Amino acid sequence: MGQPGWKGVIEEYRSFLPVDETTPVVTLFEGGTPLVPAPRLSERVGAEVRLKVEGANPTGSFKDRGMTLAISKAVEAGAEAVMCASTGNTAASAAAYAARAGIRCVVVIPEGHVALGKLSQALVHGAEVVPIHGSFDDALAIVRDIEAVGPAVVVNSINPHRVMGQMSGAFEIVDELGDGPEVVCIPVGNGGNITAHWRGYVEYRSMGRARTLPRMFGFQAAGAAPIVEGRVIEEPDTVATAIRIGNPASWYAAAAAASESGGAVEKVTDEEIVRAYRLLAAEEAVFCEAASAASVAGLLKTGAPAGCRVVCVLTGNGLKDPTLAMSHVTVPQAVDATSASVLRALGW
Ligand code: AN7
Repeated sequence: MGQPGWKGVIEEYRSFLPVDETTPVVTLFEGGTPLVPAPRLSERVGAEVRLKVEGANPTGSFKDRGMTLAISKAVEAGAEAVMCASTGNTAASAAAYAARAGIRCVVVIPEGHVALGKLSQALVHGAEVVPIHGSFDDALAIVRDIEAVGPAVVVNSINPHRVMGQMSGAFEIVDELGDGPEVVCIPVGNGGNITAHWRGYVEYRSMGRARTLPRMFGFQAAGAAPIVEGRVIEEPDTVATAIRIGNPASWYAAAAAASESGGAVEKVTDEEIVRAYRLLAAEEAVFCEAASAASVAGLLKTGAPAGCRVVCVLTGNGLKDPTLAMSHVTVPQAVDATSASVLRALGW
């Protein structure tokens, strides 16, 4: 996406990524997502808040930033299949980029806990979907297990190329602001993205492209907050199914990113998440996923120093989970097809 002429994450940030002229670039022109000022939210928290709208990526989430590199490197290495466990977005992204590359894609998902939009994407792009009677954590354990015997490259964020590609989210923010923001708020599931963004800021500063580093604040859902509670959550539960994860793959890296930056990983309740989700849609006109709204719920809960520059990373598109959206609104009844009936329905 991005500006006209935007070439996708690998071409735009080639010098920061492990590619050379022989790497086959599999891209859907991901990245270049809008950094939207949030005037009403800024007023509420007394800071200068911007929203990084990752739902504007080709498959509707930030996963595309890492997937372009993971799939390109898999193809370069001669892989004919990729595989992932997923709460939905990784599956949708892997399915799309594998389709583009013309290779097989296997996704293992927790049955009944993947939002409709994400499941439909994986299926329509032609992935082989295996739902399990278990959680995301069970699915990831299975995928790791199969990797040892199977012919497929794993494209979860345990694949280092995923995290490298996702550094581009931070690069874009600095490119646009001219420096790092003071505070970044970001949802945490497996912890890959907070790790990637932090590494992106550190990398950019070491190259002289930024002078300052942000404090990174990660937010987990209260029913799925293993990092905050310091223990594996056996039966994670939250309305934000994208981050319904009890044993994060990048646990230590995520915790280190938060603490090295002078930030923290904290938790927000489902109620706080839904309030932020609705507020973003109604007041800022950005329809994001519930998981994404955890970043804003966290900002509203913990606040930010007066006047500082805050970026909330809105990781996925609200259209991914129409079922959740519809459960929080009143669905109007149909009326007769006359002007009079419509006027009556409106109380005019
Ligand atoms: C919208 O798709 O784990 O902390 O399997 O879809 O890097 O895991 C998704 C995670 C935040 C958390 N927001 O990012 C998957 C998956 C959205 C997400 C996260 C996810 P990480």
